[in-house]
This record gives sequence, C-alpha cells and structure tokens, in this order.
Amino acid sequence: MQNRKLSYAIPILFLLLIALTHPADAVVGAIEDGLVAYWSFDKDTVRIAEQAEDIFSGLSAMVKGDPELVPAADCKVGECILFDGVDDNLLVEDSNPPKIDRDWDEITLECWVKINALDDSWNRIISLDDQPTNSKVVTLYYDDDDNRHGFFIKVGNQATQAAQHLIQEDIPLGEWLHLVGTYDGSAVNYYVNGKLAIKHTVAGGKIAKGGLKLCIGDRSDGVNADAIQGYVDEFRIYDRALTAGEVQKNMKATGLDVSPTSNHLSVTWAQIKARRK
Ligand SMILES: [Ca+2]
Ligand SMILES: [Ca+2]
Ligand SMILES: [Ca+2]
Ligand SMILES: [Ca+2]
Repeated sequence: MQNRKLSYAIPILFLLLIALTHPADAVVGAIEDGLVAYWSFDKDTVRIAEQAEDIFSGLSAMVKGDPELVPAADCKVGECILFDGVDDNLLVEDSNPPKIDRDWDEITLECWVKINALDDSWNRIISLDDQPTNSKVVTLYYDDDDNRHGFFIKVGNQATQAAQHLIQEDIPLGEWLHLVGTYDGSAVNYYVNGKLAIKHTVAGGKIAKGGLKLCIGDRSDGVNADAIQGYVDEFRIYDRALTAGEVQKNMKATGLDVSPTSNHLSVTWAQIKARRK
C-alpha cells in the first residue's frame, strides 16, 4: 500500500515541478538545431521604412516598397508584415562569412502566411534563388493561373514538376496557414498546418553557393513579378530538413527559448549602423 501511494506521488510531484517552471505565458521555443535565421517581425525587430531584423543571427532584411508593420491582433505571433502585391518585399542582406549564399546540403523554409487575394500568376512567399540566372530555386509559392501551391525546388538541372508535385488547388485565402518546405538533397516535403500535404523527389543534391539571395514576399531580383498580397509572420530558415515531428513542434513556437534581450538587439543595431557608415 505504501509503495502504491509513492508510485502516484512521484509523477504528481514531477508534473507540479513542470507547471511551476513553465508558466502558461512562457515562450514556446522554436527548434534551434540547424536554425540559420529567424524573422519574428515583432515590432522591436522592425523599422518598417528600412529593415527587419533576424532575431537569431542578426541578418537584416532590407525593406523594398512600402509594406506595413501590422498590430499583433491581426497577426499570428506578435506583429507581422503586410505586403501589397505590387512592389513590396524584403530582401535579405547576407553576412560575411555568408549565411545565405553558401552550400545547402539540406534546407527548410517555414512561415505563417495569410494570403488576401490572388492575381492570376506565380507568387513567392519565400524564395531562395539565383535570379536572374534562375538555375537554383527553393520557394514556398502559389500559382493562381494554374491553381497550385507547394514547395518548388530547382537544382542540378532537376526540378519540381508543378503539374504533379504540388497541391493542385489555389492556396486558401483569408486564413493563417503554417507552411513548411523541406529538402534533403532528394526528398521534398510540403507541410500545411503541421501535416504532410504532399511529397516528391528532386534528386538534385545540394544547392551550391553562387548568386544565392533570399527574398520574403517576392523573387530575389526585385522585378515585382512574384509579389504576394497578404501577411507573413514567423519566418525561419534551417540548414537541414526538419522532421514531421519537428514541424508540428515548431507550429506551436512563439519565439526562442532564450528570448533576445534588449542588449542583444542594441548590439545588433549598432553593428548595422557601423556597417552602413
Ligand atoms: Ca507598395
Ligand atoms: Ca511576429
Ligand atoms: Ca486560380
Ligand atoms: Ca505574380
């Protein structure tokens, strides 16, 4: 009898300990293994006429056009960015040594997005590409004209076949979607709201460095051809393919386990200012 009481007591104590050390409003940390950069688009990381700061490694995304910083009530986690579908995008400035124009043996793109309207053409929510060469493309995109959305890969003269390898319907409008694309050098997985929606193979191997740029809300060469009309929040990029379990875990993430301190951010802004002198 004594032993049985003890066997209940230990798990209860354990749960109590978890409850005490994890208050309900604590940040749910995104996976950091393989994380390269993370744009929360929260207000303390954005200067909307200038740039949006990556809270993990200090890259900055240069603001093109006039996107809006949107109040948290209309976003997924904290504030987010609204693109007008005309000329708004965020182009990521690489670092030295490079974090973007480098070899990618594997990659994951992850974000929350809410599309407001379609425009009868291709549009890129996130794009790592080497425009205008166009020999390497990694993009979460949708295509109103052909009624598709998915994760498109072009590398090593291999490419996603859009008519077979993507979801053959328009991206849903007016609702927040958690989208993740993973590529491990061969397998391409596309997750919608934490579930594997479709998968295919592009046996192109690594995405090799050389001209790679990262753009949020359009393709990287700034011609506005693929500009999206809608909201983007919580964009993360990894240098490995997240697993299905990790995708589900990240869907619940609200930040990093160790939140960036004001000190960290001020250091980052100071570095940016120094670089611009
Ligand atoms: Ca605009
Ligand atoms: Ca946010
Ligand atoms: Ca359509
Ligand atoms: Ca377009």
